[in-house]
Amino acid sequence: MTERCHGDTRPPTGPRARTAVVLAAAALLAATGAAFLPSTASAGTTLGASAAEKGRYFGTAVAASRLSDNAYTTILNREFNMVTAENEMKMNATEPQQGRFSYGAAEQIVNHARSRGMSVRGHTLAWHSQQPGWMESMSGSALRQAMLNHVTQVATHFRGQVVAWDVVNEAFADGGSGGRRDSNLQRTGNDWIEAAFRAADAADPNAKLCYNDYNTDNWTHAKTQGVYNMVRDFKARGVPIDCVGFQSHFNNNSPYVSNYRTTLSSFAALGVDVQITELDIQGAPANTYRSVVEDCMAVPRCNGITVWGIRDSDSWLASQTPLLFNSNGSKKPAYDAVLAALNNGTPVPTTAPPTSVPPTSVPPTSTPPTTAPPTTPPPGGGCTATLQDSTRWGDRFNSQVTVSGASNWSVVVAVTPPQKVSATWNGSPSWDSSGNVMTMRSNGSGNVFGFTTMANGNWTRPQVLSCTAS
Ligand code: 9MR
Repeated sequence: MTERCHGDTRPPTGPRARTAVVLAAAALLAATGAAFLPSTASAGTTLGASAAEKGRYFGTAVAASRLSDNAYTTILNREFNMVTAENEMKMNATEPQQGRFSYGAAEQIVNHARSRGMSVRGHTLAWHSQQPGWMESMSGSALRQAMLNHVTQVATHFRGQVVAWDVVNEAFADGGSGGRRDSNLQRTGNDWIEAAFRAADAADPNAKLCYNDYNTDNWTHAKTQGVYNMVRDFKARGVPIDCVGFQSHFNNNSPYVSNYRTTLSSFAALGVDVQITELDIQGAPANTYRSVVEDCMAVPRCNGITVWGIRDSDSWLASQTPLLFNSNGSKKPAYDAVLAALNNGTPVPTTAPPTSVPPTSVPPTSTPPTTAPPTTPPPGGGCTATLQDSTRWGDRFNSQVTVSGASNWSVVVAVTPPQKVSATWNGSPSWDSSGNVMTMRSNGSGNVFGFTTMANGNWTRPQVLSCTAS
């Protein structure tokens, strides 16, 4: 088994420490004590690489049934560093019969992602839709108990493997009421949402816990305000919520509006991260995609963006051709606009150094140590790999490796435990059984690859062990 085990090492249990949560994701950052970096243009050549260079992620929904499609996985593995199971973690998939849990398809996706350096968003623990039949016909306290048990079991099963959960999905009503949607779950009592969050928090204290919904993009809409008021109330009462997901399915009836940035920043100001979780745009206009990305990049707590599928033919709305790749896998103009907006965007802020740093480690700084001398390994097999530090945050740092002397290369890099590599770009990674030694192979994205290391208290620079031309 070459599957890497990052994220399995859990910090000591204790009270949920919201600003010190260590996550195996490039982007999930609690932005406290922020020191802002200047806006710097970068030259990432893939969506995931560009986002990671800015401290964020770029993800996609994945269907387990498509993982055998080579054209699909080629794009997936090259472009994305976050994955959401499109249907495989929903209640009907994971608990088809009461008390009998089924994780096969979900694990296929999780394993595919994590063995390639991508992180996973969990979707979703509690929802009025896609319930298993046995749950649809339940009500009252029996349903409340069954829902809480489901949340506990599923979040526990994936503990350490899912960086963020959509704990509750789509619980607010459409239209002008700004209130809750009627459902069997809602009829168990208005506190069902916070009960679900508390159960998820107990099961996985380190995952970010999100509320996720659609048609909450327009700041003036009653539904947006309803969710905003709930999140404000949760924060005021200490209900464990970390993030809000904006599905952002934009179409002619529910178009992108320029106050979207106000929506994202207003929620962030409540003290939660914001994530764009299911982005697709009817017709995929490049300008609208660009605006969405620019809006996220303008909000320090906007951690990342997930598109709801890879090619138009993979979309739940295929006829709207709403995605970044056309059905034969070519990049659409919207892709170029998104990549440029990521490269031109503002990095997430670095965090202030932790107040107590173990004596053996180098304390983090709030500016990237760009002047640090590069480490050059002994030459081997006809190529040279040079590692350079790039951006450093309070909990993690990026490194960039430049290879010369070969186009088909294989570079071995070691991190120092308890460090873990949480994201990579511009290469195909595999890990040894310890999870500390990564072999990165060229994947046609050029001769510069990068990766994010979760420091876990140790700031030692990763070491290049060898470079081999093949
Ligand atoms: O993309 C999903 C599609 O394959 C399913 O048939 C559908 C069933 O409800 O759910 C789709 O995903 C939804 C997501 O889970 C929640 N937000 C709306 C998405 C599109 O309907």
